[in-house]
Amino acid sequence: MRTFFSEDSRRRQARSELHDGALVAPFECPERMDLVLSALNQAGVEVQAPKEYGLAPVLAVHDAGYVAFLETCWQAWQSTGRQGEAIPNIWPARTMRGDRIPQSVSGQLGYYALAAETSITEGTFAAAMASKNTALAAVEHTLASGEPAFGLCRPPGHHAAMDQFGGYCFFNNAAIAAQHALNAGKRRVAVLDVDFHHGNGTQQIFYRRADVLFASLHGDPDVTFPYFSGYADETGEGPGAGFNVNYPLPPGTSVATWMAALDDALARIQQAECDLLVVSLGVDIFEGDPISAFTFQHADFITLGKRLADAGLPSVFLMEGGYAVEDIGVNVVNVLQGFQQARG
Ligand code: SS9
Ligand code: ZN
Repeated sequence: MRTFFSEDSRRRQARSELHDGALVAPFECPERMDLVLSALNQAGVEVQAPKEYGLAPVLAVHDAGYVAFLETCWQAWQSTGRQGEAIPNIWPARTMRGDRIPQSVSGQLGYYALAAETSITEGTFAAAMASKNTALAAVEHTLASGEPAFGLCRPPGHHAAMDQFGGYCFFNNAAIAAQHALNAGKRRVAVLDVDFHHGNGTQQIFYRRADVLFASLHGDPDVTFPYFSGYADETGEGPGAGFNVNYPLPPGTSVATWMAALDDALARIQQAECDLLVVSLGVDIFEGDPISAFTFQHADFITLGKRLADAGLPSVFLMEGGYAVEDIGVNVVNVLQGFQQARG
């Protein structure tokens, strides 16, 4: 499968993730890319670098003030002599004002963050730019050829909302790619999110729109990150009513139950007459994932790829999560190979 990756994705070299009350080495690390690249290499897949698409496709789905904040945050943070990475510790919580964007970078971090585990560091913006370039190159390949493509995006994107970062995500690569496809003439794009965590950002960006159907299978937010998004009663609003579908599933859900939910999601995608499928491909549904709780084995990823192929749509795969670093490569390649086998 045609595959894209930018070496600039490595420029995010964060040292700190706030996890269980301690600052630990981030789960979302550049080594993840090495393992996927080596599995792709073993499978004989060539990897191409994307071109630079600039900021216009980002600004098509993200707030301009948010993008400017991401671009300048590190400079503003470290120029005042702080030692650690830029991490928010205050939010416009329910009892406070949500209509002010403070001048201070500390206040802005709280305004533009939706979680505290994700630090901003020197190369973070450059890596986020590289990641969306990868997504755009993949979708352009599929638009031009009808053939499937894989964008090995890093950092991931599905938690990034119009004007908020968090959950390791800064730019919403899937949303940027979907919007790019609509601009190029597609009429309705399905974004199917199979990552263990709910794609709250993608949902938020398209919540009031009918031209993108967002469907997500994920750990029940009642007991799992991101906790405040991903419930079954979130079905879209206004013109988007009926175009958002969530499948919250309990920790430990069997692959058979998960696959039944997938079939339902794919039926919804058929009904909505989508003309492109963007898969937010998180492989943190793997049983060995250190921060997730689904039960996929290596071979189940082949089945997943086959089922996705059976949907019969032009398809773009974009990397999201997956933190069992030693297994991430085989799991990703299994999805892509399962898809290719079924397409013939
Ligand atoms: C683990 C809780 C989850 C954020 C997870 C983001 C996943 C992105 N301490 N923290 S795919
Ligand atoms: Zn995830």
